[in-house]
Amino acid sequence: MTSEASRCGTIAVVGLPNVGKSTLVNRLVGEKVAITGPRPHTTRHAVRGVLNHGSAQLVFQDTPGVARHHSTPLHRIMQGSVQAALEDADIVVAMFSATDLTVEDQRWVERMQAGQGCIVAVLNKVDRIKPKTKLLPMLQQLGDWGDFTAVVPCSAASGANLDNVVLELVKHLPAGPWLFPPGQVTDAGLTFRIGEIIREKLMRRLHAEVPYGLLVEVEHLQQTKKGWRIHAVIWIEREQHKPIVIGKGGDVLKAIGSSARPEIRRLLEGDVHLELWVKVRESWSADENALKRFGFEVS
Ligand SMILES: Nc1nc2c(ncn2[C@@H]2O[C@H](COP(=O)(O)OP(=O)(O)OP(=O)(O)O)[C@@H](O)[C@H]2O)c(=O)[nH]1
Ligand SMILES: [Mg+2]
Repeated sequence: MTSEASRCGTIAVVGLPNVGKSTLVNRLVGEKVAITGPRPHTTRHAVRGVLNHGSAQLVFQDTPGVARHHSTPLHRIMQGSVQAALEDADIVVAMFSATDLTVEDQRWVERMQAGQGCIVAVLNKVDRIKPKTKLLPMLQQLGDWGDFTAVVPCSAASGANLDNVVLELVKHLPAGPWLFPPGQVTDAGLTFRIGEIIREKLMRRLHAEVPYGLLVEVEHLQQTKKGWRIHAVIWIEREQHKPIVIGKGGDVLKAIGSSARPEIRRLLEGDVHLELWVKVRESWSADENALKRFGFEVS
């Protein structure tokens, strides 16, 4: 790919929690690079996913949902990564959910758009809206709220109208050489991706009992003749959460392992032996030393 012919740019995907940012990035990239979930604040790190489209390379940066409160150091770090993604971006995808378009979105758009160049508004979850005529006032409302280059409705879950999202983004992509070789879908490492798959299963299973404060650290990943051996620690913030995460006779941990293993097997393309341990680090999300140790960028 010569730099004369090619185009490449970074696209920050930003919005309130739960609007479908990670689902969109996965769908566009064609592989699960970011975990998703029905609860807000699933994403904690800005994860990159790459889509090559003809001579264009679109580097999507999934981001944590814009928080209502910055209550803990972890939340502050998450919001810092949204800001950093906005500053790095050639294009911003401002994402909204058609099921839940509120004044909170409006306030956030007003704050976010100052100083940004090209912003494409994407109205997601249109599969949930019937009849489709209800979409028109929402699209108009978005147009009134922000100075957007375009406003595009879509469904990240079903894939509806995503080709138009891509076309709109490609139009505004700067000329330049590709950042990633063809075939590479993300810059996230294997241990991070495995940890995230396990965290997704934990969050989906335990969101009511242990809503926050779950963290997965892959301590050991080794390829042997029999397949991959993985040793991962599930960190929790309170001793009393331990029996909930482990379950009776370890049944919760076993279920987490069983649901994570097929995805990890696909990622590693081999058999997987997964060992999970639960450990307590009191209030780790409020402890800057713990956050540094767990790989968060504490400024
Ligand atoms: N019906 C419908 N559901 C969707 C669509 N896109 C995402 N979802 C669902 O919405 C929920 C949130 O999706 P995520 O992709 O995790 O949302 P997010 O914006 O990344 O959330 P945070 O990381 O918490 O900020 C999940 O249950 C998804 O399955 C869509 O187009 N239609
Ligand atoms: Mg997300």
